[in-house]
Amino acid sequence: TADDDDERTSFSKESLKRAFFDHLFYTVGKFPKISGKNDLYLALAHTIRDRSLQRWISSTAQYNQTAPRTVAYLSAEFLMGPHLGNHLINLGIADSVREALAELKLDYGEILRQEEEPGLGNGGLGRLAACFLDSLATGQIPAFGYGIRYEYGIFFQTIIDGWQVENTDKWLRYGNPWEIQRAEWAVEIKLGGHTEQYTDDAGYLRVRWAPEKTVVGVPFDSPIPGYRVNTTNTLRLWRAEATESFDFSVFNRGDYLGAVSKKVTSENLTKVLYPNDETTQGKELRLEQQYFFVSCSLQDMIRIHLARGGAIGDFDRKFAIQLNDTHPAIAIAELMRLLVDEHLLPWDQAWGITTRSFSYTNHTLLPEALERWPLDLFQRILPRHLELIYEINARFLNDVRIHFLGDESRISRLSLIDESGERYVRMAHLACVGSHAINGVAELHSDLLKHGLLKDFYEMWPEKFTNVTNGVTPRRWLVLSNPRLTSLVTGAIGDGWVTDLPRIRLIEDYIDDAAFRQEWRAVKRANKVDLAALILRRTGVKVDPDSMFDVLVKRIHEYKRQHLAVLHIVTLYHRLKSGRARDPLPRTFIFGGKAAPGYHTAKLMIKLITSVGEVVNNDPDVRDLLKVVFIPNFNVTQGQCIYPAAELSEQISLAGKEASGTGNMKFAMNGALTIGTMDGANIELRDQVGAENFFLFGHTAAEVRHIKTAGYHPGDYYHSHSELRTCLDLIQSGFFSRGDTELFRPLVDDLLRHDPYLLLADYQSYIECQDLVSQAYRDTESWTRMSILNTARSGKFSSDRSIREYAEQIWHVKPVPVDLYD
Ligand code: DL6
Repeated sequence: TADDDDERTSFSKESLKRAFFDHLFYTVGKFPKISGKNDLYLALAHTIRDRSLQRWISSTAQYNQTAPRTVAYLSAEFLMGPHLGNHLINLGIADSVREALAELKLDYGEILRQEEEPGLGNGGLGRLAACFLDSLATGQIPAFGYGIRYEYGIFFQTIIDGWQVENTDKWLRYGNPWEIQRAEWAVEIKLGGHTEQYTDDAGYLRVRWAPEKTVVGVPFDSPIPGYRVNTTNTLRLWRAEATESFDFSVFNRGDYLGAVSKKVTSENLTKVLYPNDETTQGKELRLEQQYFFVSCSLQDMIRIHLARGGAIGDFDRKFAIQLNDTHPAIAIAELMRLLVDEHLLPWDQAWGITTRSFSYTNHTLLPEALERWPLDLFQRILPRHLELIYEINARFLNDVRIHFLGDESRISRLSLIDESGERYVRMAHLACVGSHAINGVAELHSDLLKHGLLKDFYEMWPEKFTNVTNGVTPRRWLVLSNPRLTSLVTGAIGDGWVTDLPRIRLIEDYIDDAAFRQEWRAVKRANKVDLAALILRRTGVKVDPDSMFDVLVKRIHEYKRQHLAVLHIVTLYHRLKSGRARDPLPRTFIFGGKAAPGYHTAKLMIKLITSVGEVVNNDPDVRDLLKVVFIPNFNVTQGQCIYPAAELSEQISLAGKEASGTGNMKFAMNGALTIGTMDGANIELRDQVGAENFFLFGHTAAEVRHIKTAGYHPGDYYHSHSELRTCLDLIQSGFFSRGDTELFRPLVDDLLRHDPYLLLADYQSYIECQDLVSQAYRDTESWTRMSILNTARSGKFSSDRSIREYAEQIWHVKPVPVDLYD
């Protein structure tokens, strides 16, 4: 019965209630009368964490006993989103907790909303890592996520006078119930200094590193529960601390503040996440961050491997290490250092272990995102690693010479060191050379890597290259975010789809069922009402849930072309004002996303969206036919409310620029139709849902290349297309900027003169396609069918499928079911 249930592990309602009060009193230190919302959240979080802990400890114990091959996912970013809701779903106790709280007259939704989301990522790359952790645990694959415990995550965005303003993200201010500090596994990290040669006892010449400073890495662990399985993996994030709280030699000289400031400097290492998603700044601290978490993680893996009875020479049999882009690529040189300098393995053996351990995922085709470090900076921070990279390079370039005798230009193109001007270490080259597998994140992207960015490597090692199309977890992005759709779908076809998303196709059988379609619309309508309430709270703008919700949420970037969507809005607005809009369709345009703080054009794009919004939303002639809102601080939590309410998903990047996109998948799963280009995973999405259920526009990647080679003249489009000309002239005239003709001049001039992302070339096709969207939306029944088909055919885009592909083709790891340990 409930009464003899274990208070820390039982899922019964009575036990949950008792545990909740127990934690409120003994963990949070409050009693109900004086508890605030955050106290209630903390008490609930601890209650639920207890239930995950039993599974977590059991998983670790089982892994320690059986030493299975384990995935180590190395990523500078993990954009996890709130933990509590995810634990409730994956443990299968969301309903009992909701009921238990209701019986206590407490509001479940409100308590869940108290969690400060850990924003330890910029966007797609970090969120992908989080989806992958969920799928790894659900697939019962032994895995660690290894990363950085930033004290400040991605900045908190507010919009003031239409501009983005950044504020620090103090996500830890009320504590974090989801982490456990593991001081006993702290490791020491060296930085700077120089190297020395010495002869060891056996007479071998060796190298040791005499660092300028050392810092300590302390792990903080969070449980990652699988869905309805015992497997609970670990996300291990490292915080930097000073080696000693005080530098005693300085302290003894009486310089108390000097001693403390050294401590502060060490701790700066993990202070803040760099807020750039597709550019690199070449900052020393960033290289230190990368090296810091990578060295901590590799030392940790070696410790675990040896503790499980492994021999150092077997390391690669027990760990498959995935590099999430090049941010952790220094791991290749670091593992070589650990194996050769510290574990004294011969070079060739160490290199074999290294290349068999690592695999590398590329996430971007933008040249400005490719990491390279100035040689002098690299030498200053990682002198030993530079020597190792020279050695790796020398051996590698000899291989190149054998393959391509006499081809000197290929050698300089492939070298790990860029010597075309100022000298740099090329991190993508290090990643390619040191990994046995290299993949892109969508079919088109992987092809473009093979035939463009990484062509020389592909010609050298075609067998290393594969594609793994991204995916997203249906647990967070359907079950947790969209409970209404979840219960409609589950009511119709059962819940097998939650861990086997292709099964969701069974709802296609209901497409001719008018009652089902009616319910489908009711779900969307209710989700739109929820989003309208959020929009009102966050922006003060009242939007009509009966208008079409047309959504573009993602990082703000020129290549993603949010300003192309603005050109569409201005076109519609001008048609309305000039009386040329026949029977216009009411639309609400919903934008969200952060601009990198130093990226002025992106910030100006936000200002353009908000400025157009201000005019359009307040123009009585528009009669609520158009609304434009920018929801500040787009993050995982907001995404959970936005995707389920969307009807049209805008995926309008220039073809050949978006590696994959994962928002596109979340929208489609939630029944939105896509208007998109042939870019990234849009292509595969269209293949899956059917061309007739997808609104395609724009030039293809091949056409874009052709236009650019032939010489692109955006002015020609301006002169030949009158609606486009009117749009640009209207923006330039100061109409949306209170008469200021200078504000948007940089944007407009750039479009007219350079337009590197071909907005003008794609404008006409985009507008015509949008007109088709409006027509299609008017046929409610047919739109509903298309919406159902989008959800039904989104099965491929579960991250469970991506993880299965990595597991089978790249990592060679197998599921290990976990027994509960008492
Ligand atoms: O692979 C995840 C995600 C892709 O879906 C996006 O298309 C891509 O833009 C994004 N890349 C980044 C930038 N990272 N780097 N380097 O977030 O990755």
